[in-house]
Amino acid sequence: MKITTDRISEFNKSNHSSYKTELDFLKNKLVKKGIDTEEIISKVADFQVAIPSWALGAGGTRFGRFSYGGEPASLEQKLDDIGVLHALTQSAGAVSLHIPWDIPKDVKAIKEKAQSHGIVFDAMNSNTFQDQPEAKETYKYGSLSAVNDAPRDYAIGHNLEVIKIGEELGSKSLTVWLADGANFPGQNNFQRVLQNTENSLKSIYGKMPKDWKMFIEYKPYEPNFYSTVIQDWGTSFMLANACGERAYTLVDLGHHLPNTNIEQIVATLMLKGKLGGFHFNDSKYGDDDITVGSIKPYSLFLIFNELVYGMENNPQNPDLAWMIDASHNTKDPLEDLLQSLEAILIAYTQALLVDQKALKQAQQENDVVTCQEILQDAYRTDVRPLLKAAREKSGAAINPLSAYRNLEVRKYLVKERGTKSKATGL
Ligand code: LRH
Ligand code: MN
Ligand code: MN
Repeated sequence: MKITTDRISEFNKSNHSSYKTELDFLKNKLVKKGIDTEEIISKVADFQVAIPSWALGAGGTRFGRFSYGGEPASLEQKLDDIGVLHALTQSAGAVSLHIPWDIPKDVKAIKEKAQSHGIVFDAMNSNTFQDQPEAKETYKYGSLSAVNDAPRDYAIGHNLEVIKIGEELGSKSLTVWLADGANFPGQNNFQRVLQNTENSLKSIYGKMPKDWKMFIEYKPYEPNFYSTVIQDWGTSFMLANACGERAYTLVDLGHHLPNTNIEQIVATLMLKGKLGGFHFNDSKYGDDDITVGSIKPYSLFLIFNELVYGMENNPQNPDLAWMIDASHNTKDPLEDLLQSLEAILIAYTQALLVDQKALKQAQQENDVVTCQEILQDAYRTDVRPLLKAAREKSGAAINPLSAYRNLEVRKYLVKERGTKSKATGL
């Protein structure tokens, strides 16, 4: 299904003319504070978030999958779904592929399909946490960390294969998330598995094209429940440093123990120029992978506040690879992704409103109350009219979710693809 710009502007005209009054009201308020609203609108319109190829089917608890109907059965159809998201929002112009769940069979056709939707190929994700049917070695006792040479070399080879596929597609980065670890005390020698992981990552890094980046993702537990080799940002940071300049830490919001101060981690990594990638989701308990901003929107804002500060003050840190890493079995995945995109852009816009000069001054004066007021003033601003303006500017739907429903996208997809689930993923 192709959503044309004509259909979107028609829908915009008939449904959303009244938002201009809200926008004027907000602009007047912000202008009085010395904020350049046009600059904010441009920044929001430029912000692009990659959609992972595994988020488009009805997801993702290990206990059950309840098909939504009209799910994509092939990579082509997944790209069509991202095409719908991108047409509606103009902020989902990238896909992050997972190998082997989404191996392109015909690279040329896949590239053309992506191009027809204005989608580029962001970070490639390798998978050494599952044995594939034709696998020659097992990852049961680890992959890049394994104590035996054969599975370790096999896992290195897989990552090199993923890079090769990515090169053909025009991707420029590899994300490594390792499930490696131990379920029981004594199972692993901590030093040995860490050293093996470092050596394996170095050998992948050494063979990566010179214009590629490596992102090292961390997570404290699951599927191993006693220890995980790359358990936290410190371990990831250390490994990235050991690999070299183009290796970075990747922060996934769900990959922290409860109450971890993620915004502080972000600040530290950006100061050191080592934050490379970012996976958005939300969580109540663990790696819950639920809709961005659905549980802790203030935390998301505080994280964005550090991201914006870093983007403005840390030239030593590269541009970030943004991705949504969420998966659901109770919502229409496309609606859910639209909600996540909205939450990301709201938090980003609010963070752009923070009066950094006033905040610095209040911090210098140890005026704790004013510091809090400045942050909360930005957070409590309803910035949605700015998002609408950014979307209208870039030819997207002013209200993507209502356009999605109004255009009956899901109904069309069910008619075209049927009701059976064929999704691959977690
Ligand atoms: C595991 C995980 C990770 C993704 C990968 C595909 O926790 O969700 O966050 O990057 O699987
Ligand atoms: Mn992730
Ligand atoms: Mn995860």
